Order: sequence, then C-alpha cells, then structure tokens
Amino acid sequence: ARERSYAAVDLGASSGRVMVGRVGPGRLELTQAHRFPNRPVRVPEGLRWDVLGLYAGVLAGLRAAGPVASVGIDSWAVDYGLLDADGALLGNPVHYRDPRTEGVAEQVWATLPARELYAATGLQYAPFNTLYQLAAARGSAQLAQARRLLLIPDLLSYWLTGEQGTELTNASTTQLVDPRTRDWARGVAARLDIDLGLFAPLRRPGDPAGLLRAEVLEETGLSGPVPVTAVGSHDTASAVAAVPAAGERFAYICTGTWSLAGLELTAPVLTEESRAANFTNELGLDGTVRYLRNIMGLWLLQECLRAWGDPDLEALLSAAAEVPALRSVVDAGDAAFLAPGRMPERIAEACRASGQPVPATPAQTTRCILDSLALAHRRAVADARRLAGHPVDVVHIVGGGARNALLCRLTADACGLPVVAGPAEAAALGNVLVQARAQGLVGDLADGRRLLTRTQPLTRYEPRGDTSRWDAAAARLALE
Ligand code: LFR
Repeated sequence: ARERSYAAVDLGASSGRVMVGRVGPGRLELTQAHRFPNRPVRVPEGLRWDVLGLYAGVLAGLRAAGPVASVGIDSWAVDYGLLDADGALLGNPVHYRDPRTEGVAEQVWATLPARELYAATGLQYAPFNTLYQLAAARGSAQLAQARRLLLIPDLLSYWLTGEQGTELTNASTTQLVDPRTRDWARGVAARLDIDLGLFAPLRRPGDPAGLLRAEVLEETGLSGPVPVTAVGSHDTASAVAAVPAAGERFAYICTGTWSLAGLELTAPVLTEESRAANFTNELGLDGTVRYLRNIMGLWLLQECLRAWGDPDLEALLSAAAEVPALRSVVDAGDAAFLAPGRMPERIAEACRASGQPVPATPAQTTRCILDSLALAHRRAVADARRLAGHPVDVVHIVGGGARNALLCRLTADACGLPVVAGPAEAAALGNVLVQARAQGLVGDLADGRRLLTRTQPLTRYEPRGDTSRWDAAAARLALE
C-alpha cells in the first residue's frame, strides 16, 4: 500500500507546531513533532511578531519530523513581512492586534466607500485587514523601501525554499482579492493607490512552492529533494477543509484564539445586508467560499488566564460548569475585546454597562465567556443561514475548542442543533490533506472529509431543552 508522511507547519497566535501526517488508503494519522510558543513582543514601535523565533521553531520541527514527502505551512491571516530589493526582511512583522490601524478604515472609506469595498472584495470589516494595515503604513520608511510583501506563511516558505508566491486563501484576507474572479481586485488597489506589484504571483492550494534549500536540508537533517507544497495557507481555510462533514447542510465553527463561524458556499454573498452583518467571503479550497463571521473566541479566556497567572484550566472549566447558566453575557463579537490586557476587568465592565450581574470569581467570568461564545456562535450560524439562504442540520466544531466539552455542549444548546466536535487539529489535518492530494494519495474535498470521518475521533452533542433561555439572553445584549 502507498503510504507517505507529510509535515504540516501550523502557526497559531499563541503557539506553533509541526505535525506529521501519515496518509495511506483508509489511513490518516497525525502526530506532533514539535510545539513551540509564539510570543508577540512589545517594542517601542508597537506589537510585533518574533518571526525569526517562529522560523527557528519550524526548522527544529522539521528536524524532529524526520523524512517527509512534502512540507506545507499555514498560519493566521492578514499579517506580512516586507522585503527590500535584496530580498531581506525589513523589520519585524506587525501584529494584527497592534493599534496602528485605529481610525484608518474611516480614512480609507473616505476614498472608497465601505459599501463599494464590500461589493468588490466581500471582506468583513476588521481593523487589521491587510488593506488597512497598508494604509496605516503609508509614508513609513519601511514601506518606502519595500519591494516585496509576503504573507506570514509565504515568508516562511520563501525562507525554506528561496521561492516567492502569494497563496490564494490567505491572499483573500488582504481585502485586495475579488471573491468572484478569485484574482486581485485591481480596481480597489488602484483607487487606494496600493501597488499590487508588491505581491508575488498567486498560488493555489496544491501548487508546488519550491524545494527545501540545501542549507535547510543540512540544518534539519533531511535528505532532499523535499518539496514545499502550497496548502490552504490561511489556517482557517485548512481547518474548514478538515471539517468532517457529509453533504452541504452544515455550519462550522473553527475555534481557537478566534471562533470563525459560518458556511461553506460555492459563491460569495455580497449583499448590503451581508455587509451590515459583517460577514466575510474568504476563499477556500476548490472554488469554495468561506462565508463566516469572526468572533473573539477563546482569546477572551486566554487573556483572563494570563491575568490570573495561568491557573489549572480543567479545574476552572469544571467550576464554570457549576455556575448558573446565562447569569451575564457579553457581546463576544465586539471589537472592543481585540486588544490584549485587563480582560477580566473589561468583561466585568461590559456586564455592568449592560445592567447584568458582574462576574466576581474566575469561575463566574469563565462561565460568562463560554455562555457568551455559545450565544455568538448561535447568532453567527443563524445569520449565515438567513443571509446565504442555506440550510443547516448540524454544526461542526473544529480546532482547539472542540476539546472544550462545556463550550461544545453550550453551543449545541444555544443553536438548538446537534454539534459534532473534532478534530481539534483541523488546520494541520487540512494542511496534510492538501499535500497528500497534490501527490495523488487522496481525492477531492469530499473524499478527504470521508477519510476524516472514518479516522478521527468525533464527539456528538445533542441540544438540550428549548432555546428560549438563549433568546432571552440575546435580548439583553440587544443584538437580535
Ligand atoms: C484564525 C485567524 C482568523 C483571522 C485571524 C487574524 O487564526 O486566521 O481567520 O481573522 O486569525 O489573522
């Protein structure tokens, strides 16, 4: 039987990992080769990614992975490194939570109204879309010197191979791509005076992205040639590719630092109503559109844990399960929670401002966060269904939050729909599947999903009770 191993580099906002996926007929097995922290660093000029540290982690991971038939890289979206005319990195990539984009969108909209921008790109408003980051950087010494812009996975891929490209699923998060043509939105770039020549040519998931350089082979102990394959390099694109769904009547929630909740569609929804609901049309595999909304996600809890000095999570979640349900909820979609710091206080303030009981203990705050996330999940799934006119029978939760039984159970209850939880390592699995497919070991998206269903442990949560309590809680936030 033909079996091969693939290295999936998956970089998240708080950690990176190199996973090894073993693929063969009826077989898909993932093991972790290496995991390393991703710690953003605050320097006088702002919040930055330690991208050299990440690259070092990738090299260490490839060494630990051992012989592989190919390497694929995915990471969070929108951020980039700038290269000078010699191909050298100019400065540390800016973190999307850096406040430099505050108020920038309004300036952009003065030139290109938000409605037109949405109609042309289908991208939700987020202050950190690459488009706004570039507008914020306008006039900076660094941008003036830049000859090339590479999104984070493309930058690492360049360092591994010496070859440059712009992978499409991640490019779609720049707000410079037209989701109908799946090509650059040249009109948008021209109106905003953004030089598309900064970007390397587009690549599609499955395209070859070069071979590991000789120095990389030496440093990792691998023997070449080892190809790098473009995957869905946006982690959410890889995660959606690994949603173990059958058919089309499903919604998904990719959970981690963010919750990305929505649908897989075959065409973008570019209506004004969709813009008002802040739904995005990011690009997925095989001509699909990831129609979804960004919800603050477990970031709210991660930031609280950091503030509380990292207490034991399991104990905290059991205590949170005992706290009465829906005592107080916050709007987990609110961009007010974007910046790091003082999270327990900010949540308390939001509860006070909406006239609800103020959570007083970590368990109460945790319960407030999980109830609020479930409520935001429910709202996103309901809005997506309505706006896209797409039926949903089941909600898939993939990513790290699939391990959080309380969150999955509350989401099932809030949605009034069954939740299928897993796989937790969806992004890495989607990454592996695209590489295996490029080498003919698996078939199309549906084939990969069948393989996932057969090989990955999944947990099903049936909704309990009716959703009226959730309707009442939503009413408190005056969002529905
Ligand atoms: C999730 C994610 C989201 C994107 C956010 C910022 O990891 O990629 O899809 O909106 O990070 O890049």
